[in-house]
Amino acid sequence: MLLETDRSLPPSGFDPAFRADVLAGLSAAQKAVPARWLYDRRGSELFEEITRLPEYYPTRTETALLGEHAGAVAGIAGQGRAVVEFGSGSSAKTPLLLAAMDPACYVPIDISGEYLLHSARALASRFPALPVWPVEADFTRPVALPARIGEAPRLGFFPGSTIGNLSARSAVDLLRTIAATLGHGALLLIGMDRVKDREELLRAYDDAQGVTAAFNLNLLTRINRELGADIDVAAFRHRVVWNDPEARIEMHLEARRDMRFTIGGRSFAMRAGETIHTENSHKYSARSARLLLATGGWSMLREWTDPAGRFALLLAEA
Ligand code: AVJ
Repeated sequence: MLLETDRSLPPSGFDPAFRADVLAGLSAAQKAVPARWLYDRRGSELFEEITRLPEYYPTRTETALLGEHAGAVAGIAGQGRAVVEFGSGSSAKTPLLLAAMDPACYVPIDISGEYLLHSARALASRFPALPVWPVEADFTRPVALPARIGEAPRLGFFPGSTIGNLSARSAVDLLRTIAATLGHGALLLIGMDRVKDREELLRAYDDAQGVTAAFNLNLLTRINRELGADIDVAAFRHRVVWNDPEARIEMHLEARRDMRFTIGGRSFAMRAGETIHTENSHKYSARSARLLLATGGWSMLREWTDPAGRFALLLAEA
């Protein structure tokens, strides 16, 4: 009796939202799984590895831009701001900003409480005099910031070109939500990846060492493990596409042969060449970045780019 009950339980690590997204996404005409599910423990490790690849320029370019221009950001923002980061700030970027800003407090917002506390502790020990007040929340909805921030004006920080994962419509919604979260007089410092040579973009998402391929394919391993599926991972390959009309890199998992598999008892079939769309990474021109910000309720104050114009840091005001 007990054993039977146990067997009907979902495998460990099971997340009902993951299951719902995968089942719905694989039932659509163009199969797709939202990119956020790429980041289980292994996926996050592989992404860290991606950021160090020679072909993957965004992380090191943005970090260098912050190193160079955090002082200018501080000059415009003034002292005593509450720095509110969208995402938990595990990277090298946050300390560069905080060191230049002399902020009133630092408020990282992230949906994953565990990760958030870990990186908040690391930052607090690096900046012993800085109040660090993490908030566990989904920042795609307006977040009530801790009352103890008081009247300190806010500077939002949204690095990593994370906004690029979103469609234009969702990106605009998020920018408006961020404006609502930060309130009157807020500034926003945001990183956006630039439209550039197609080959350079393709290389950044299909590296010679195959780390990005492993990152993408890991989604199938996660589906097998967490959702009780029997997908033959070796029957898929990593495929990267530059979608020019949408100005975005797309990651797909392409079936190498006709196949069937089951996920938690439900059957799926794929044809050779058919793909599961796993990520969009939108790229912006100077114009489209400004337009996106404006539509999202922000007017651009300054923009910094590297000499090759690969990546942009934008400072905007609500
Ligand atoms: C974390 C969304 C910014 O789009 O460049 C890197 C994720 N995917 N390589 C990006 C990613 C494949 C990355 N972002």
